Formats: sequence, structure tokens, C-alpha cells
Amino acid sequence: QSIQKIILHRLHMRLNNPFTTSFGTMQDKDFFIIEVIDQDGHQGFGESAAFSAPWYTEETVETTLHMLRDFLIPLIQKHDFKHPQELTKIFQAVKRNNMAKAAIEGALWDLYAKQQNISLAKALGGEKETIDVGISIGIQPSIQKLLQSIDNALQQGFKRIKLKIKPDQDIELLKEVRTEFPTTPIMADANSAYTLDDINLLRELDQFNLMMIEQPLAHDDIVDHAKLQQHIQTPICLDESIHSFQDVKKAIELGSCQIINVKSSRVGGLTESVRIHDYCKEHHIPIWCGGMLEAGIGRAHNIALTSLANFTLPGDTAGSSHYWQRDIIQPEVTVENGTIQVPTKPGIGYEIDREALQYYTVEQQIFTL
Ligand code: OSB
Ligand code: MG
Repeated sequence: QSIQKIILHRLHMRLNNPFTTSFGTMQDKDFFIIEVIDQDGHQGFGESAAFSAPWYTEETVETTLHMLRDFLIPLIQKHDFKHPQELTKIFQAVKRNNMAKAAIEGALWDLYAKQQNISLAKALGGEKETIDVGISIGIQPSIQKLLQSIDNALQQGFKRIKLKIKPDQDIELLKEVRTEFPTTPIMADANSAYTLDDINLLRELDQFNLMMIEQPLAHDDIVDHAKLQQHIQTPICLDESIHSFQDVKKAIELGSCQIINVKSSRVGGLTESVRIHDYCKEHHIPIWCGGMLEAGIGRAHNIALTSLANFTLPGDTAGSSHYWQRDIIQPEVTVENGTIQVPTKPGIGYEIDREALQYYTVEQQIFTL
């Protein structure tokens, strides 16, 4: 791809509202924007997804830096390649560390699309012109606040509501939500807060007519989920358990889930995500695009990916203003009537807001090729 320069921008951004899951609360995001520049001056951008602490997967901001600086960028400096799909093989020298890989792979996909003068969505094989958007509502301090947040989200037009549940904030909570919103498309995300011992409780969830329950059991399990699915009606969707195309194949074969949440960061990038998409399409497994509280660059990649045909369920791609006072792209991501217009300009289709980027940057490192 004739890359001349790679710039790691480290950013600190404060979320408008703290985001709470069964593992704790996040108020700030510390992450990297990876900028790749070719000899013609094309610029590609990627965004790292790992958080400061390893509560979601084992990766963190610091492991991302270690992998990029000491392994992944050196591999790119050493290998010539024409298409970002070739990175899968080049990165095989590094086991796992999918979020670090996805961050730079995303930048190289954006660069590739810009070199081809096509949108990233088109480069990935996307067909949809607009995508449906849902919202993920973190654990709220009270039921009253939760009902308010749902009402607010519905007024903004979001096509489905995702709630976080955990032991002692599940059955009663959902009862109150269903009383207030009897027919709203609602799903629940447990972020692996339960075990198979909770099977009776999880069976009780069937009464709420949820679209799905996301990752009820352990983050590294696909066997117990298969057992659980045989005892509950609510479709299981896997998030944390899926790190690769191979994981997807095994989960489908075992019957561990009926739906998959695809996060390109979690599976090592866009190439692997497209592979998963194609396989799920063939096997009639609906998928949707999850989120990692990304800023605009990460969201732009998610939007391009979601334009592929089998992303049939609304994704967690709430717009810029939901999380950020000021995003790092122009125009910002906007959701209208629960949909986002997939950009048709080259690459991710959004301009980087250099002023905002600089404002949030705390550190910068440049690598030349
Ligand atoms: O489980 O999908 C999740 C955020 C951080 C880590 C894990 C998850 C989430 C979300 C937020 O649900 C989705 C978003 O980015 O809006
Ligand atoms: Mg989840």
C-alpha cells in the first residue's frame, strides 16, 4: 500500500454520561487513533477499542500500545502488501490481541478504500444505504431513571433498546420496564453475570418477549450457553465469547446462540468480520454490530461494516452526541428516525476534525517506513 508514515495519537475523552455495566462504571476513554499515510498523501484512520482495565476482554490501552509499537507496526514495516486482507496472514506472528490488530487493520482498510476512491462500505461489500440503530443503556441508579432513559431513547427514534441486567437487577426490573413499554423491541445484555445455576431465573426471562439475551454466561464459554439455549425460549446472542471466525463456526455447530454480536475490534478486524458475516448469512444466523463506546472514527468503521446485508438487526451505533460533547469527525454521526445514512465518500466517509483531535491528544508517536 506504499505506506510512508504511521502516527499513533493517544486521546483522552470524557463521556457525557458515565456508562455502567455489571463490572463497574466508565467515565473516561483513553485510546489511540492510528493514522496511516501513503506516498500520495492519502490518510487512513483507525481507532483502538480496548479500555483502561481488562474487564471486557484481557486487552487494555497499555497492551494495545505494546502490541502496536513492538510487534504490529514492525510487521507492517517489514512486509509489503497490496490489500488489507493480507494482514490476517502477516499478523499470525502475533497470537490474539485482536483489538490491537483491529485498530491498525481498520486504518489500513480506510487507506485502501481511499486509494481505490471508493467508500469503505463498498470496499467491504456493503449494500445498504441506511442502517438501523439501537441504543445500549447502561445500568441506571434507579428504575425511574431507567424508564426515563428508555422513553428518551424512543423519542429520539432508536429502533431497539438494550438494557444491562445483572443478578438482583433482572426480573423485577424487566417487569417494570414491560409494564411501561409492553411492545417496544427490547433486549438484555448480562455481560456474563450468570452461571448455569441460574437456569430457573433465566427461564423466567421468557415471559418478557425479549428480542434476545446477550452473553448471559461466562465470557469464555460456548458449551454452557448451548445447554442453556435448550432450556430457554429467548434467543441467546453471544458477544464476549466470540473472538474469531472459528469461534462462530463452533458456536453455531453447538447451538450456543441464535444471534451474534459482531465487533470488529473483538474479532481482530474488518476482514475477519466480513468472513463471519458471510458464514452467518449462509447459515441463517442474524447478526448485528456491537459498540465499544467508540469515538467517531471507530463508529465510522462500525457503520461501514453494518452496511453488509446480513446485519439485519439494529446495532449499537448511537450517534456522536450521545457520548461526546464534541466528536473528532466532521460531520458528526447523526441518527435520524433511528437510522444512519451510510457515507458514500471515499474511505470512512467522514473528515477528521484536526482541531478536536489535537484538543484531545495527550501523546503522539510517529513511525516511518
Ligand atoms: O457488552 O456490548 C457490550 C460497551 C462497552 C463494553 C461492552 C459493551 C458495551 C455496550 C455499549 O453495550 C455499546 C455502545 O458502544 O454504544
Ligand atoms: Mg455485550
